[in-house]
Amino acid sequence: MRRGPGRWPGRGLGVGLLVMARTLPAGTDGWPVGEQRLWSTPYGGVLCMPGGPLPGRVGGSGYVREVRTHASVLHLDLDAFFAAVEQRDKPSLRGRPVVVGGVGGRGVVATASYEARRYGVRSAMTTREARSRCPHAAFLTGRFTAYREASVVVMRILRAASPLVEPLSLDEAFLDLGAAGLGDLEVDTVTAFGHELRERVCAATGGLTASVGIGTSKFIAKVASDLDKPDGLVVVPPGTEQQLLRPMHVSVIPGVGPATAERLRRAGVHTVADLESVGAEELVRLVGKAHGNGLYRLARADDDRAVVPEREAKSVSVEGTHDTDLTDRTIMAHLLTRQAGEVATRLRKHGLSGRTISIKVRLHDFTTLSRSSTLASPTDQAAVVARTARGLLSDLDTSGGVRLLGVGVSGLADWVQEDLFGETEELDEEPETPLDPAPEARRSWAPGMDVVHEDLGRGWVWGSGRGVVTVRFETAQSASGPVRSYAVDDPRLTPFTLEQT
Ligand code: DCP
Ligand code: MG
Repeated sequence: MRRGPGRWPGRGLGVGLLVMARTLPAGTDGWPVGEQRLWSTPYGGVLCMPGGPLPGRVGGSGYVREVRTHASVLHLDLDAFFAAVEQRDKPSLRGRPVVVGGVGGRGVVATASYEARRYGVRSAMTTREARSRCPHAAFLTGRFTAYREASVVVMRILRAASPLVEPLSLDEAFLDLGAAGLGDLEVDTVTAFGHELRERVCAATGGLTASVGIGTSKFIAKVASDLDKPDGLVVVPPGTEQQLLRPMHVSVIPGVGPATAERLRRAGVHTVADLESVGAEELVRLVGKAHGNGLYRLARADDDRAVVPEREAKSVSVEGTHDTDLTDRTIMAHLLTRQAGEVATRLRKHGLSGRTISIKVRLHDFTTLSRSSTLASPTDQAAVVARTARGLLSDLDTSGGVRLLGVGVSGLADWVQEDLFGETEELDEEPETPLDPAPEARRSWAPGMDVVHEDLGRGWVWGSGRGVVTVRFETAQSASGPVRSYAVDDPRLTPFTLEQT
């Protein structure tokens, strides 16, 4: 669930209900609806489905018995995550507009610092558009190792606070405060806990800020964490949920994407209050049965979903990012084969098999493509996964270079379809095509990447072109540093990877 432009018509109206850490900031940060989130997770590559089951499908382990009477669900979401990591590690960019994403001609914005959002730069916008809105911003390509590392630190802090932590993405998680060992779950107690948790995250990550929402359900906690972004804390006291939701646009409800919102709009339903006045049967008629029941409940803040720490994997995936763009198809095929092997091993370890094989490819310009193919029956065989994955890759144009490749299997069944005659044949593992021991990596100096210079030490690429690369010499611990330019093939300058520390 993301905000879209103008999705908070009631912003401010609910203030009287809320325990605010500080006053609401002016203005609205709109988010495109239904944008693609990163596939990567810091949890060993097992991709968990976001969101969890929606209310309406009563029963099963994903629910608490009834809507909670205390504000015991906490949602934490880091602010402008990728951009904040960049500002942390690049002192000269602190307080300045920063845009992270594809910097090439067809690049897309992954995120923008709040300074850049003031100029209307948004996630999923084309970089071209972002440049025209905020030409003086620093445009950087991503450093996924740094983001993943920060995510691991944050999740560790959260898990130390409560055994019930449900990560939703690299920068976002739910916590069940009922398991956090607090004296009680009164508003003052959970508010104090929220403050402390934010401070702990900030201290452990070298200054990253998180916004926290606390309420009686996942839905309310998530809405609340967005209300006072960035660097905010909002607690919604039990019993005030509906007053908070009523003035908001229906798209605040998880599962209400542009298509459902449009259907509701045509029926004259704009706000949650409008939705609340629609009867259950009418809603089912408008948006379908499965969806209608869930909507009916959420419009009343009726959400009893449990915080589920080890979420049932709906797919198993492995992916890897590459510092230099891959262009060689043989190497890509080799990597997919290897990843397919890892996916199959994991599937077998958990006694799973799946019918849908997918690949994920992030191009040099940050656009991310996924392709999938569904088999007649589930498999856990490396050879089958690999062959399908390579076939999917062959249909894509990767000539511009690839920076991330991944393989996943979904549509999981918790058994492998037995051969009718009991002869489950072990297919031979695919022979691995040997990887060129020293593939001549294209020496590319992407803006934002870490480098080290023989004399001046560590810095980052500010820009490059016409045979020259410009570097700013600074690190998270230093003051804003000097800028120097070098020939792109200057042997004193090399990319810096964390292994060098
Ligand atoms: N992301 C991405 N592509 C998108 C949206 C997000 O690559 N279309 C990445 C970049 C973000 C990170 O995921 O930094 C976290 O996503 P959020 O939606 O939480 O956005 P931010 O943390 O950047 O900003 P906010 O302060 O609104 O949470
Ligand atoms: Mg965030």
